[in-house]
Parts: sequence; structure tokens; C-alpha cells
Amino acid sequence: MLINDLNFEESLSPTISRRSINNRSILKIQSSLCEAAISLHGGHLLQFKPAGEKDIIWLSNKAIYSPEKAIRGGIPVCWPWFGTIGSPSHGFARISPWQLMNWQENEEAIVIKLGLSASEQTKAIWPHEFSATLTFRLSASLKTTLAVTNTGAIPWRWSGALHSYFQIAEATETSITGAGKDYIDSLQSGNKCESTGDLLINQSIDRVYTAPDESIVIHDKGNQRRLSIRNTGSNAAVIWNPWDEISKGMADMDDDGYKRMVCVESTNFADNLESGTLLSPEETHQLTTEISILPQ
Ligand code: TA6
Repeated sequence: MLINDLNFEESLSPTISRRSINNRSILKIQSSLCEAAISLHGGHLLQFKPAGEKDIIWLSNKAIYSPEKAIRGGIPVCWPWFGTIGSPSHGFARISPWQLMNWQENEEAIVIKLGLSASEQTKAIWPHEFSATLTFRLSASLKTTLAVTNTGAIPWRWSGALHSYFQIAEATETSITGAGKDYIDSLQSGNKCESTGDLLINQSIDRVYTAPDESIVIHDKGNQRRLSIRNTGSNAAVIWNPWDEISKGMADMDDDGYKRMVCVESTNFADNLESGTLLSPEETHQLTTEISILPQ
């Protein structure tokens, strides 16, 4: 599916329309600042393209749009846990129906807010009261904020990520700086490792960097551009590229799809459900990621 082939449903404003694919509502933003698309199912940003630039966010040509599945690409919202420490993998937020709460726009930015709160369905998976808000601030840059509030009477723990997939011209010509030295290698049974030098995207990578810099930079030589990723409210940055063998085993990814993507994720990592970030009643935690193109 190409993001431009969506069925038109209604205009919400001159720049925002509601479209659909397989009964899945998608907000399409077409402004003089940028072009973007956000699926209400999953609260999942699918596209972000500043005016006059190439797409920044990667979306798989073979992405599957069905209620039970997370879309391959974009920015999946992994919450209330990260990875396979619970079921479903990466939590339920990315496969839940989010509500459009409101939108605002002016010459500087378009701001779209989505909401998700505890329901019978979420409590069947995770027995806690919560309210979550996703805010997308779209301009020449993209800022995504996941704010989660404990609306119940007992504290709970969570982990999660804004699992951004970035569009790059060619993985082997791409490097990443600012991830830091220390990482947990998910491909080596969670061994603690230390890296030296820039991170090159030339093999299967699945790492939890535990002390990243304030700004992580993707050096995308093929596109002659550098992408800056600034995360807050996180305790780690996960970097992932499945490489060839794993891509071939994925139904929702082209065999060579790995060549044009890399994930850099604003992550609150935990080894298990019991060791996540504690949120007391009425407390709110914000996890953000801000993505922009650096000047040459
Ligand atoms: O963030 C990296 C990771 O947790 C990898 O281990 C890899 O499996 C990836 O996410 C994708 O997970 P998904 O459930 O979307 O297939």
C-alpha cells in the first residue's frame, strides 16, 4: 500500500483529512510545512516528510493493516512494556484504537492529540487504570510525546518505546553517532558490551544503548543528510536493523527492506515487567522523541 492510495473520508480542516484503509482511520496532513499520516489504530505515525525533503520515516511496502497486527514501519508506540517481556510483544498500545482528541494549526506547526485509556480490553491484558496521550507536533521537524498517567489507586510499573523507523538511502553507507558506548546486546543473550567508534549499519543489530547522548545523529551518506534524534524521558536508545536473514523471514517486509531502514528508539527499557518505571497514582510520565534534519 502506498500512503497516497488511501480512501478519502472527510476533511477536518484545509490541511487535515480523515482517510482509511481496511476500515482503519488515517489522518493525512498536507500543509506548506510538511506532509504526514497518522493511523488512529495504534496511534501510529506512518509518514513524515518536511516540505521540499525526502521522507524521513520508513514504512514497509508490505506493511499489514489489520487490527491484530502492528504496522511495520512508522513510529509504533510500544507500551506498557517494551519487547517480549509480556504478551503481546511490545505491549497493546500499538494495536489499540486511539481516539482523536483535538488538533490545532498555525503558521508554525500542526499539533494533533490522540488518547487511549483503560478499558475492558486493556484490563484483560494488563489490569491497571491509565490514561495515555500522544501528541504529534508537525512542522519542519517532528516531535512525538507519549504522556502516560496512572489514574488508578495503586502504583504500577511500565516500560516502552517510541520505536521510530528511519528512511535511509543505503544501510551500508549509514553510521550513527551519539548512541554512547555501553549497550546490552539482544543478539548475544543480553550481554553487556562496550562499543568503540561510530556505529556502522552493516550487520544485524539489536542493541539497547544505556547512556546515549542528548542528540543521536544518523549520518545518511546516500541521501546526503544527517538526521538528529533528541529523546527525553527515556533511559535508553534502542538501535535495530534486522539485516538480511531476519528480513526474509518477515511477512511484512521486503527481503531487501533492511537496506533502507534503521530504528532509533526513545526507550524506557526494563528486563522484566516487575522492574519497569514506577508510576504512582495521579503521576504522569512523558516519553518524547524529536526528529529533524540537520543543516549540511
Ligand atoms: O526494538 C527492537 C525490537 O525489539 C527487536 O528485537 C525486533 O524484534 C523489533 O523490535 C521488532 O519487533 P516487532 O514485534 O515489531 O516485530
